[in-house]
Amino acid sequence: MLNLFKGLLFIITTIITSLIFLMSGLVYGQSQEVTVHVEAMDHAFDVDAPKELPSGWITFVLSNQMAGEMHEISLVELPEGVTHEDYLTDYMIGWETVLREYQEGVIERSEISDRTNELLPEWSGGLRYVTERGLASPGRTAERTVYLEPGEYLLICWLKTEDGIIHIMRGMHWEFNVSGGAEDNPLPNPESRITLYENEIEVDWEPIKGKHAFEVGLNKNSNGGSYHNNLHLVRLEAGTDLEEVNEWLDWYKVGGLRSPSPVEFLGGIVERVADTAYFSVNIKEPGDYAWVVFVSQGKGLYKIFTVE
Ligand SMILES: [Cu+2]
Repeated sequence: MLNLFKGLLFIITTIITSLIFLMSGLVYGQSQEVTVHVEAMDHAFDVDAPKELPSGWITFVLSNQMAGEMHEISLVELPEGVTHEDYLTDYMIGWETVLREYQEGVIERSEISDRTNELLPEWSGGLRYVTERGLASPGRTAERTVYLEPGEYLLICWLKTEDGIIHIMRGMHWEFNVSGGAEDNPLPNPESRITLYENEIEVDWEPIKGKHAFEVGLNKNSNGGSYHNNLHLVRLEAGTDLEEVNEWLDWYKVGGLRSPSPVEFLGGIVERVADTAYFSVNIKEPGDYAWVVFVSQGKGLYKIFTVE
C-alpha cells in the first residue's frame, strides 16, 4: 500500500515537474526582440521605453524626424558606485573644460590625454562605451543592435551645437537600468556583411533601395586590436568632399561633429567592445552613397556606390 502511494506520488511529481518545465520553456522560448524607440529633439531624447530593460540583444531605433540638427545614440555603462549625476557633472564638466582649452589653443592635441587625466574623475577608466555615433541627419532614422549586460547605463549624444556645446550638456541624456532576464533574445540576423580591413571596406551586398540590416566584422591587427572601429553611410551630393567628411568626424576638431554637417548621414556604428557590430539603414532615394570609415588624423577609407 505504501509502495503504491509512493508510486502515485512519484507519477504526480513527475507530471507537475514536466508541466512546469514545459511552461517555463514556453515562456522563455518565446524570446522576443527588444526594441527601444528614441525620437531625437534639439536637444533631448524622447524615449518610448521603460527605464528598466532586460539584458541581452536590444535594438535602438534613433528617429530624427522632429529635430533640425544631426544626432546620435551613444551608450555608456557606468562603473559600480558611479551615478548618472556623477557622469553628467564631474565627468562632463571635465570634458567641457578639455574641449574648451583645446579649441581656444590653451593646450595642444598631444596634451589632451594628460589634461583629461588631470581633470576627469578617477573612475572614468571604468566607463564602458558600448556604442557611439550611428549618426542620423534630420529626416533620417538609424538603427543599432547591441548586447547589454546588466548594469546602469546612459543614452547620450556627443554631437555639438553650432556654438560648440556638447548636446549632452543641453539635455540629450537618458538614464536606464539593465537587469537579467532576456539573455535568450534572438541574435541579430543581418542580411549582409561588411568587413573592415586595414585599407579596404569589403561589402557583400547589392545596393538597392529599402531597409537593410548589416553585420560589420572588425578585422584585427597583429596586436589584437581592430584596424578600424567605425563605419558610416552618407549620401553624396555634387561636390561632396569625402576628406572634408573625415575631418568633420573628428570630435576634437573645433568644427568636428558640430552642426551643420557637410553631408547627410544615414546611420552606422562605432564599436569599441565587440568584434562584430550590427546596424540597419534605410535608403529611400536613388543616388550616390558612400561607406565612410573615419581615420583620426589620417585619410579616411571610402567605398562609393550608386543606388538606381
Ligand atoms: Cu544630439
